[in-house]
Amino acid sequence: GDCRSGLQLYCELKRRTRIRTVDGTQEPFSGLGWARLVPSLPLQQLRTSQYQSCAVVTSAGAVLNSSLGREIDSHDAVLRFNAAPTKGFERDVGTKTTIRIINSQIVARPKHQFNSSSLYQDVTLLLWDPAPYSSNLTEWFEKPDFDLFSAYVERRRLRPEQPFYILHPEFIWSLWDLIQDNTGVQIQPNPPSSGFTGILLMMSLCGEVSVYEFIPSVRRTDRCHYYERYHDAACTLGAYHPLLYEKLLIQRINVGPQDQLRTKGKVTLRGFSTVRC
Ligand code: NCC
Repeated sequence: GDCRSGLQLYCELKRRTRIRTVDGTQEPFSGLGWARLVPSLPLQQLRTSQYQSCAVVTSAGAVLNSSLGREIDSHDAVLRFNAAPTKGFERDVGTKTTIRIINSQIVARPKHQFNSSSLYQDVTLLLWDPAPYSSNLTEWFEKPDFDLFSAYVERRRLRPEQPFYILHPEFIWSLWDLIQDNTGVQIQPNPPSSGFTGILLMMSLCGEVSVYEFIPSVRRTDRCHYYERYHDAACTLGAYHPLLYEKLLIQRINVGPQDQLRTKGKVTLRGFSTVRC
């Protein structure tokens, strides 16, 4: 059903959001020595250095002309996605990037220049790839959507000091289950967008989370990204990802005022550490 109250929904999201990364303890990664390849500090332990306020900045075209840059930068940590730049867009998106979630296209496609672009340096990187639902890790390793594994190994060698994690497919799919279980209709069996994953991640790591232009403001537009002149309404409403249902779910747990949603595309969410169930 989809009629749970706000607090019940928060409690369910808190209970079921278990951040998990590929840590080298399972095959085939254990046999390949990945326990020593991955960062020694687990991602979940970022929680112990908890951020009070966090901002999630989607890549939506509606961010353009928002003048939200200063407000975004005032948060303790800022999450951005894929190839979304700050350079040239500082007034609207700010300058600070703490964590960047990237999908496997970013590391596999030459056009993104993963190892030379400054977008992917000096930040915590979280990488994911759409593994089939309930496939095992060996199947995924042999046939990822885009080859993320060789790029990951190479980057760990090149920049061992950079916190760089691969999100575990079970974590990704547990978020899909969460969306499906709180949606009245059948949703497509494709993984959640980077945006939804990022929002739940920050609710786990932060005291409070401001999300910008996930739910579109009055600036809503068919323009896909603020940094590209490309128009496609599916970017905002979803085609491959269950994006519309992700957005309806996030809207239900907004604790911020309606006018901020309208004018800023801003949703305010409680961090899980503040939710008593
Ligand atoms: O477009 P993308 O996402 O990089 O956007 C990041 C997140 O912002 C939210 N968003 C974006 C645009 C928009 N108009 N409205 C939004 O709400 C979404 O939550 C989105 O997740 C992805 O999720 O990883 C995605 O990545 C792109 C693409 O691979 C990367 O940008 C790299 O070039 C996907 N597009 C394609 O594969 C063509 C997109 O489907 C999802």
